[in-house]
Amino acid sequence: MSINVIIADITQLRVDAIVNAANPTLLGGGGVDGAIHRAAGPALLAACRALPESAPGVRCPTGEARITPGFALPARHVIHTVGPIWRGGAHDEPALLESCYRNALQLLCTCRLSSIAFPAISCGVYGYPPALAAEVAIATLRDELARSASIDVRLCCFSEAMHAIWQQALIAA
Ligand code: AR6
Repeated sequence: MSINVIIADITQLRVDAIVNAANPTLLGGGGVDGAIHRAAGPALLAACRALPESAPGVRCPTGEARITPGFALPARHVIHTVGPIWRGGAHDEPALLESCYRNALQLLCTCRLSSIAFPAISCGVYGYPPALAAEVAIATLRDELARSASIDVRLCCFSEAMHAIWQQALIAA
């Protein structure tokens, strides 16, 4: 079990699975979602579109996760999850964010994969305060990884500032 905080463009990482911070349609968007779709190529969008809808336009409800191949990415798979939109913190945001990390790791284990990179889910457009998100993420990962040995987790930050916040949370946890 290892958890490392790194600075990188997640689309460049050669791991079993990278996690996408998507929206419930799974049909792409901005931020890391846009970057992953651009780097994976159009086959990723086709694979997402082929996933079943649980409600009109919803292929992945908030807190859940879905897996596709990575296509042109160096990563073999993409695990798409949908983080909560921050609405002040009293609307189940921590529990929903925790579900994202748990469900992504569970998919990884179900598919017998062992290395995964997460972006800072919800910390961009969705507005989750990074220090609070990092606390939830690290506590959840530590708890899950206590049960699943030999998983390599990379927490992939896109800026020095984000890296400092996540590194601090890792040390404090
Ligand atoms: N590699 C690693 N991290 C990145 C990259 C990259 N290439 N690009 C951005 N980030 P966001 P959210 C960081 O907004 O808050 C999309 O439109 C970014 O700096 O991508 O969960 C979806 O379709 C930030 O720290 O995701 C949804 O509609 C973090 O990734 C919505 O945004 C997450 O920022 C999801 O919002």
